Amino acid sequence: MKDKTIRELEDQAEKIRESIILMLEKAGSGHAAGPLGMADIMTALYFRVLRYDPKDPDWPERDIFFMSNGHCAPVQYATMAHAGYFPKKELLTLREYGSRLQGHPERTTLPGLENTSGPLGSGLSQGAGMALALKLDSSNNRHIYLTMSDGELDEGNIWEAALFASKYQLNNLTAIIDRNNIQIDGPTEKVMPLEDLRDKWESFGWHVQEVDGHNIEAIVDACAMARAVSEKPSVIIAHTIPGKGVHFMEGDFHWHSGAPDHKHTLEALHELRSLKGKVIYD
Ligand SMILES: Cc1ncc(C[n+]2csc(CCOP(=O)(O)OP(=O)(O)O)c2C)c(N)n1
Ligand SMILES: [Mg+2]
Repeated sequence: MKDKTIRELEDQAEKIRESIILMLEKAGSGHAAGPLGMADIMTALYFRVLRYDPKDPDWPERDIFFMSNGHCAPVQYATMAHAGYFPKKELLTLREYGSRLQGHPERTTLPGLENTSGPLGSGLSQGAGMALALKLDSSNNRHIYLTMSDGELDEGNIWEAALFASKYQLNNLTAIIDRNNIQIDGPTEKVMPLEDLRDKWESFGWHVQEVDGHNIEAIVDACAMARAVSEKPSVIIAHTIPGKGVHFMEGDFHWHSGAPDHKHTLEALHELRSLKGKVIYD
C-alpha cells in the first residue's frame, strides 16, 4: 500500500470521495463538507503515514489514529474500507440501526476504530492521554495522529489538552487541524475568530506547520517532519476546502451537514470522475 505513487494516492482520495457521496445518499443524512475536504488528509494518513495491519487491527506495534471531529466519520469509514479493514459494500449501512458505522464513531463496534467521538473537543485529551501512556510504557516507536476541526477549537478543553501535551513534551503526538474556515453556523472567523492560529499553538509550546490540505505529498512530508520533532507535540494546520471536489458544496457552510439527494449524487459522482452514477462495490 505504501508503494502507491502520489498520482495513485490522488486517485485513491477521489474514490474515497465517491464513497462518501454514495454513503450519504443512502443514509439520507450525515455530514458532507468536512469529510470531502478531509479525503486527502485521510488518504495520506492511511496509505502512507500510519503503521497498521487491517487484518490485525490490535497489532501491538501499530500507530494510533483518533478522529476528534467525529461528525466527519464518513471519511474515516470510507478510508478504512478502502484500506482493507472491512468490505466496501458495508459503507452503505452508514447510520442504519445496528450498523457498525454509526453517525459518530463508536470504538467498540468496529475493529480498527481507536476512539469514540462526536462530542467535540474530546479527541486531543484522548490523544494526549494515550501519548503519555505510550511514553510511560516506553513504547517509543508508536505515534498518535489525530484530526480536529477548526470549529472544534472553540471548545475550552482543547486548550487544556494543549497545555498538558506541552508540559509532558509529548513529541509522539501529532494533531492535524482541518482548517476549512467553516463551522455549523457560518464562517469560523465570524462565529468565533481563531486567528492567529499559528501564534496560538506556538505560544502553547507546540511545533507548528501549515500545509495545503489537498497536497498529499506535502501532508506526508509534514507528518514525517512532525515525527522527527523532539520534546514538543506537533500540530499541522491543514488548509482545506470544505466540500472539496463537488462544486456546489465547495466553501458552503450549509453543506456542513446534509445528504445529497439522487440528482445531487449523480452530479457529484460525475464530477468526481466516477462510473457516471453506477458504482459497483467489490
Ligand atoms: C460539544 C459539542 N457541541 C456541539 C456539537 C454539534 N456540532 C457538530 S459539528 C459542529 C460544528 C463544528 O465545526 P467544524 O467541525 O469546523 O465543522 P465542519 O468544518 O466539519 O463543517 C457542531 C457545533 C458537538 N458535536 N459537540
Ligand atoms: Mg470547520
